[in-house]
Amino acid sequence: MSASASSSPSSASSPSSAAASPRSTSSTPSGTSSARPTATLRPQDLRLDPKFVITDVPQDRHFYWTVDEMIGAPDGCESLPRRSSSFEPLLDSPRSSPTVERTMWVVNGQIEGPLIEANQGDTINVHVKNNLATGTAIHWHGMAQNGSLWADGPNGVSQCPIPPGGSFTYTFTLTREDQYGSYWWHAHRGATYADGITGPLIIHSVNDPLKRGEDYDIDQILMVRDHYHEMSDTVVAGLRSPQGWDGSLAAPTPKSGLINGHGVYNCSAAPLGSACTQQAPLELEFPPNKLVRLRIINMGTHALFKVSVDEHALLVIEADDTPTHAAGVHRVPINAAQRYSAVLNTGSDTSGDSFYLRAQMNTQCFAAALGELDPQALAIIRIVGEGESPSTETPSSKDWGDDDLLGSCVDLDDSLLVPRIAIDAPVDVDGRSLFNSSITATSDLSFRWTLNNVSFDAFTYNPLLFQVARGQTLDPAVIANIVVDGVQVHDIIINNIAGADHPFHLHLLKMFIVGRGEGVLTTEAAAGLTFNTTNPLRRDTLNVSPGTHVVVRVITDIPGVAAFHCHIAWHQAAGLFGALVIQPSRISFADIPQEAQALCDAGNIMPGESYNTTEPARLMMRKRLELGSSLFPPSA
Ligand SMILES: [Cu+2]
Repeated sequence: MSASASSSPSSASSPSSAAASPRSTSSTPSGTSSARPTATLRPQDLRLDPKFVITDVPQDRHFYWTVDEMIGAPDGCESLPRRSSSFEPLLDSPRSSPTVERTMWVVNGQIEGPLIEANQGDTINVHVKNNLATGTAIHWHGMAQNGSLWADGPNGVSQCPIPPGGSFTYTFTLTREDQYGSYWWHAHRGATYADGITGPLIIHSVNDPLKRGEDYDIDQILMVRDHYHEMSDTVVAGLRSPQGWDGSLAAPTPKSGLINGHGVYNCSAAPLGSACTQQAPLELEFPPNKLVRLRIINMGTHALFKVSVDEHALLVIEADDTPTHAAGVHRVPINAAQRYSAVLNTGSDTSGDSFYLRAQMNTQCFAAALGELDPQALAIIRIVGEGESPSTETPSSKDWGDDDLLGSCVDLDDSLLVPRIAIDAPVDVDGRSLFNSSITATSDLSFRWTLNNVSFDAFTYNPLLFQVARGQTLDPAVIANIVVDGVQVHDIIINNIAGADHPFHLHLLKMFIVGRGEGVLTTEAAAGLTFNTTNPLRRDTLNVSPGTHVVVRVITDIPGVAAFHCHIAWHQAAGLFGALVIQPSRISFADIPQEAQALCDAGNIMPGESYNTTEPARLMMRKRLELGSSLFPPSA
């Protein structure tokens, strides 16, 4: 028996709390005559409602979304459109105009899209209408998709894009027994989530050891994101060309950092002709004497943020969706796509106090020039007692003195993050495989990231899942792939041989992190090593630094084609993408609904997206990759 809940555009949820709001009203663009609608913030949705009923009675939940092109100025900088939004072929000169374009692609008109909140066991139905002039696809980061492989979302892996003007419904049931915690959703075509198609996804459970009233009193979503002023398709086209983007072959440096969709761009650096409003920082209001759970989600495409609150240590209690024993830190380093819950204690604060929350990018993780970036995004936290009004003064709080804002882009130390629900990884493994990450150059000296010496170019109209359903074997010269038949305990050794730090994400399965080390590890050498199987951290996104390796142990108990890729979207879009094929003999078209198959019938509406899909071009690419690996210096 299941009840039904829905949130449709016409019955948008009521602002139950206006506790987080930008003081400045300048997010409405000025200085432009564009008739296109403007994307807005809905910060009131980001404090979770304590009245949400946490239950093990499953419900069907329906969400009605439209994806639209709008203008937006989340960091205050907004300017005149430079080019149409339809997909255009490679540009001659990727940076051809002095003005900064900021068209946004957003869901339901929101900068940082609608919250999905549900209980473990519920069935989520997201009805998506695509109003863009290009295709889109949406991924639900961290979902097991048990029985709904076609709904995972990555374009070229589990589906064809939702065409312009088309509609598609994603349906998936949250059946995994530990499928609860902090997640997010985002577009999964190219790097287009950089353009705004992102939002939080929070799942509760009666079995969650983290409980309101015990571990925390207030549940606040805190999204951090690096923000760019150009459309991602334009950046990717540049990065894939010999000219690179903005004079560099390396992943670009963002223009600003956003906290809950709001940022502060230094207008004195804005290009001529652009409209720029110097914004004030976001403000968050909390009562004294409370434990505030900050669900930090990095929805960015590149930066490692270090999140801190002046003069308040934070207690980390969740890593991705794994509840952990509390670990006290001054700063929470969070790589792209990762999540942490960090508890802020306002027990020593009194009404009227104010201090800064800082989300500071580690600039040493950027290989391209910093430009006008201010790496520090700020929000003001104001302590407000019941019936009182917030102070208006500028905080005088001081940043932690720790000299740890730079340095490597590594994750928060795994050994600090001990899962509350202790699960030992199986000691014996059935098999071991490699993903070797590196870089190469093509013969025209454009630049690609590789896994197992292959750079993946999305097959927009021939998803990997469909190939497997057809009984085909994925071509290892086209996509690096590991095939595991049956339910196995399998180790994946991720060697980062050369290049940059990569926050790798595995779809569908959680990974036990059983080993990290220096240098390259072979499967033979791994067979002779002992790994940490005693309640190791389980997560879905982890960083691997160049010159090091990580060993993750997975249990392949759900059939699927699980994408494995770097979550720096610029690296992913330049080829750093592989797949774990699980129990292929159990995957057939009977598992893929007609509606999902029909998305592939429309023909290729985005010729610029399906690079090298013809056989001769593929062979040429393979040849180039064989030639190329030593042509490019490991500087990106
Ligand atoms: Cu990467």
